[in-house]
Amino acid sequence: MARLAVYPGSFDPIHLGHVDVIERAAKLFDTLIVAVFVNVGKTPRFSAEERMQLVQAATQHIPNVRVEKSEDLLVRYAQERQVEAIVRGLRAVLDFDYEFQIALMNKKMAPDLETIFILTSEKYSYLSSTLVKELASYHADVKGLVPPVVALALQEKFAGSRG
Ligand code: COD
Repeated sequence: MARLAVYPGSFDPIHLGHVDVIERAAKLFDTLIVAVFVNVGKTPRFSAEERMQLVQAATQHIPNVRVEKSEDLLVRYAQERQVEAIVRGLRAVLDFDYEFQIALMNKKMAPDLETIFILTSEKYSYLSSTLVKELASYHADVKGLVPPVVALALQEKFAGSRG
């Protein structure tokens, strides 16, 4: 059976730390679905459609990646697609508490579904969507932090703001 995993996230917007995790996870599975989900704790700057399009553009060089969006519960979504594993990225100790909590909750709801963690590459360990948006809101250069298509989208999004 083909091995299928999902890398879920807000991706608001996708940055090079995410892309690095996607490239590495895609090598471990036949197909990796990168799925834009709703995080109730966050108010996204980009719409779900915009986020999905940016993820699509940023991952088009990886043939076994499929991009989707969903407003469902992650475990239900994963079970419907017979996904074997949830992929998450880990930056630092700070991420661990949150990731540990959602991994255990997901495991409780779907015991057969594994969560696997991919450690950030050192060069991206400081990178977050929040910081990227903050820099872009000051019209600072985000080259080297996000794919070029995302840099352009950020520039357009924050065109009328301070900076
Ligand atoms: N290097 C490596 N990994 C990174 C980096 C980096 N520089 N930056 C971020 N990551 C990782 C994050 O740790 C995360 O694993 C992933 O990339 C995506 O990050 P975000 O911030 O885009 O996504 P989140 O954390 O907001 O995603 C949370 C979900 C949307 C997946 C979650 O809220 C969810 O499952 N929602 C669906 C509803 C649901 O099922 N809720 C119940 C959860 S128990």
